[in-house]
Amino acid sequence: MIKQLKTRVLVLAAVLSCTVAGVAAAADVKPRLIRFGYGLNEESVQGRAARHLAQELEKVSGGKLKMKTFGSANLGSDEQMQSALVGGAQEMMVGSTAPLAGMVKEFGVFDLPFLFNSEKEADAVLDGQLGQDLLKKLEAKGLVGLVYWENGFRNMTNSKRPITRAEDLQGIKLRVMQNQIALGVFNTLGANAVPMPFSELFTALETRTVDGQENPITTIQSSKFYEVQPFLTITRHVYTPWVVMASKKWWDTLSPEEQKLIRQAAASSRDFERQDSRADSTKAMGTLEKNGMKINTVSPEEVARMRQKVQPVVDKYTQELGPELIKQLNDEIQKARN
Ligand code: TK8
Repeated sequence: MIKQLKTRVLVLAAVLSCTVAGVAAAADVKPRLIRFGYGLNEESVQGRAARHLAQELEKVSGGKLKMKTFGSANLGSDEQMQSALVGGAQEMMVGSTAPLAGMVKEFGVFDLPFLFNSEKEADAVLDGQLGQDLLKKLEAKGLVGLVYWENGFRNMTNSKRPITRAEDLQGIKLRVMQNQIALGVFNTLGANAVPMPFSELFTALETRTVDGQENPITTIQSSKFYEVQPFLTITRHVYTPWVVMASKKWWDTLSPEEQKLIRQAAASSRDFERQDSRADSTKAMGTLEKNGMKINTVSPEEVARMRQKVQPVVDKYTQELGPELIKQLNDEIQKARN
């Protein structure tokens, strides 16, 4: 009898404390509208992952945290959105690491060519010590780095000729992402590198302001670059991550519970996006071929030559970014490789 009573009291206490915790958590989550910007269009991997993130956030917050997504750089290019986040004029975004190197120079490591051999290695570094340390460095600059999505291994397209060797890049005006390392790499390979925001790229290709560009297969397909670029060369010369970020100014006004829910939804979007990106990459090759692109793959011997050619750039930036950081990076890659 007494035992039964004890159990009942215990059960009642448990039910009560759950309810109290539930009420407290609910009170800690206010109805909010979060603006999330990205550079690619709605049919891209970014578009699908942004919608996944919005749905997930709505689900985990019981409908309180609503996210409105803006694709096609409608809130601005990566650089412009970064500034808007720092200033607190926009809540969240996803963008490439390359333009972040202007704020935290160490993000430039992802512009060093021929670093990763596989997506698995990239995941290990990004989700490991080095990748997470880099995200933390953003806070001092007014950004909260949440998770990495996959942009992916980049390949070259152009309107002039197939690239079979570095020499074929001579005279090609090639749009590159906006940082010194990217500029150095492509100029050293022989191209005339032109830094430009992604949001201006399609028009620049169409009007022949530039002859070529480099991006992952998924982007070449979703941005319809095949309409204006007859040649695709598989080089996988660099792997770019995307970073999902929040404005620190805004983040600091959130309750710990709200921050936790956003982190949770972001983690789910990371897993969704990487899987989707890898599946889409395989499909995209077929679409590009069907749309008449002439596709060639640079031989392993030529990749080795290109690697040698850009070694002075790698050496220069190893010094600038810090030889210890580059050593840590190579050690982490090696560990993932074995
Ligand atoms: C989209 C960019 C794009 C990147 C680039 O805003 O700039 O070429 O690959 O994904 O971040």
